[in-house]
Amino acid sequence: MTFTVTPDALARAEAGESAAADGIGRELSGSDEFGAEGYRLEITASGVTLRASEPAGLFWGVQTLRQLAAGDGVLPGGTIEDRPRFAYRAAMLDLARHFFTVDEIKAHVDLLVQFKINHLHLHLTDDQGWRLEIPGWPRLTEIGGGPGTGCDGEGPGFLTLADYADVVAYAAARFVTVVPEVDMPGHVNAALVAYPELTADGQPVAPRTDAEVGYSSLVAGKEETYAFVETVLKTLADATPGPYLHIGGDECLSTSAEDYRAFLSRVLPLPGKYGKRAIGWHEIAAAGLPEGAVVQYWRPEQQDTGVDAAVAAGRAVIMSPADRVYLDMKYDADTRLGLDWAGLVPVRRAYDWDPARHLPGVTEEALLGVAAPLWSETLRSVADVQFLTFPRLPAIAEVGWSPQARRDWESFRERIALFGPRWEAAGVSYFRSPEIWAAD
Ligand code: TNX
Repeated sequence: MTFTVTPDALARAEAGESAAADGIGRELSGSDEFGAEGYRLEITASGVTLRASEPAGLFWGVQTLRQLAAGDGVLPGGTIEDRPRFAYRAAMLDLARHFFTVDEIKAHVDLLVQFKINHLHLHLTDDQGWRLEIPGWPRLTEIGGGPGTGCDGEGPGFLTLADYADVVAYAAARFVTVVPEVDMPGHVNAALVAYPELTADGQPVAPRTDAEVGYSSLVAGKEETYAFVETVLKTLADATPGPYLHIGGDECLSTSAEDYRAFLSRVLPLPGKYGKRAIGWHEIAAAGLPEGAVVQYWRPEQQDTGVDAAVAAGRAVIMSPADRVYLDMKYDADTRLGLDWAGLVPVRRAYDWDPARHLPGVTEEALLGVAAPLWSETLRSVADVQFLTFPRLPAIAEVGWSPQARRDWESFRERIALFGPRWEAAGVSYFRSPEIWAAD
């Protein structure tokens, strides 16, 4: 028993416009039985019935139809009832080391949602660039987003607030929440270049386009710092309908431990003041974390007493261990792009792990979800982004969606193999991993 759908019918179903002739019925169940994102699909010889409690569930159900329709549009008959393991399933794009345009970000969202990724984390600022307009602080983007910014000076550009709103709305229409990150107190050289009054001695600092980390810091003991940070976070909060603001907090190697805590004790409450939850890289666990704050664990080590303590205090965790989910790690020793400081990350390594077993103190209940960062030091194009993202991101998306007991590498391998021809037809770059595709 099968039913055949056309690409147009799938597109209409995705947009919420399916016609009777499409054979795809979509219904909201009127109860919460499927949860915020779950759905049920019934496929018979006479058509498809898709039910969900919320519009997001209908949207993810259509993505499952897309996966099942494998090229020829033929859907196998049967019933699928499905819902996500984690509420937060993110991909991160680093716009600071290399800028990507509004259209490029939108096209990336279109590819991410096919795997039910529901958060887009934008790393907007770093030592090499500042990529979001902040009213009252024009030199951040004039200089920090201007010519010669980004790694090797090859990633200039920035988002105006109108551009950002455009990205946010586009993502929201596809049930993706944008999570903006302004990294602080470290990773701020671009801000210090634009506004020398933020440096310790008020003296100008030179722009940097190399990939070093840990040399720049906002000054914990200066009031100008907090006026700046508060304007930035209020701007972000006003521009962001989603519930999270990411304040970075990683690799502050030139900030003393005391200054780091002093800075965060003033900054971590600010997202809450503007109605948002703070997310920070896990180093923030060294400070007192306000209620609702979330720590994002990024190290490969399977032990972190700070994160354990944050969980014991009731804080939620996002898992991003670099040796499993960093999309900027090389797949193998020959990979032209990417880094290898956390080791090589072949596709199976990204698939075969359990977020609830990476740190002893972080169990299922403490997990908000899983996120796959893509840092862009070595990236120069959308093709580069896609090459490191596919097929690894789908592996991580399944870690975030499917129950651990139902996941199986051999099954994933067979299913993702079908995407090779699809990506080729769509002009999407990907790594033809020998783990998935036999040598041609
Ligand atoms: C570490 S992971 C960083 C980034 C780099 C990345 C490269 C983290 C929170 N910070 O600044 O881009 O490694 O893999």
